[in-house]
Amino acid sequence: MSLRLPLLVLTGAGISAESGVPTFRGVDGLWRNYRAEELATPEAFAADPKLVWEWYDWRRREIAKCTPNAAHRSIVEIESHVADEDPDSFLLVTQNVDGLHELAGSERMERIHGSIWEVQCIKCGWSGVDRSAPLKRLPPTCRSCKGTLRPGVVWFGESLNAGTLRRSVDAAEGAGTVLVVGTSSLVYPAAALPETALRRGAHVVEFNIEDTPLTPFVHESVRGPAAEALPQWWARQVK
Ligand code: BJW
Ligand code: ZN
Repeated sequence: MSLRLPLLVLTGAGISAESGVPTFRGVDGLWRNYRAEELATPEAFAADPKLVWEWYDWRRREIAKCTPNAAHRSIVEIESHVADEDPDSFLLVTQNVDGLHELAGSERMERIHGSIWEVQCIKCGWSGVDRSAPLKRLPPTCRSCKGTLRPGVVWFGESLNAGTLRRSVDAAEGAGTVLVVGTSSLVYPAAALPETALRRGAHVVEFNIEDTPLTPFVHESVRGPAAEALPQWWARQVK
């Protein structure tokens, strides 16, 4: 294997597309004619929590039917191959909230936009996991204080968890290789991670079905569905 370590893998909605999870900016990304930018904000939730929860409840029901695909499994295989030697030489940073990486068996990972299965009380701060889909009542309420619950995700204009972001930026700064899989490279600060790694001299490989703003800057651009392209690329590295 000639891969330069440490290895950082950054994933976005495209990796789950072949599992049947709708992407945000693809043709199937619209829900009742709303764009993600109109619903994934604290302002939208404050104005109409039921509407925003209806969107999340629909997505939770869709995701509950989905299972990891060959690209998720490939990342687990890459992790065990790389991290067996040195646990600090691998990190998966996912923007996805669907939980499919965890289901596939990924361990060394940061979920920088949270989880669609977590809920947080906006009144008392309680947080927990609720996997019921559909939820019994929209919006759901807190058992202890009856406050409104919100999804445990990061919306536009909100800060990412400081520890999660720090570990992700550290991994980008120290990476020898970065695999960027199925992301539009439009949403920051996630999109800055490969940019940082490029500036520090990392080898960057992008897997996507189409060009993104990152494409002109990467060392390798692998065109095609991630569930085929990633396992094939990995097979060539370990040959
Ligand atoms: C396939 C495929 C297949 C399909 N195989 N590929 C710097 C510059 C400009 C703006 C900003 C900036 N810094 C911060 C901002 C503001 C903002 C931002 O980035 N705006 C941009 C849109 C311009 N960022 C934020 O607000 C962030 N917070 C923050 O920075 O706090 C401090 C701050 C605040 C305000 C101002 C400045 C600083 C928070 C961002 C949170 C994003 N949250 C969401 C929702 C999460 C919860 C939920 O799921 O509902 O995260 S939005 C949505 O976009 C979601 C995704 O994780 C994220 C990225 O989407 P992704 O993964 O790229 O999906 P798609 O659908 O867009 O793309 C899929 C890709 O896959 C495509 O390329 C396809 O071609 C490809 N594909 N099938 C391979 N089979
Ligand atoms: Zn509460």
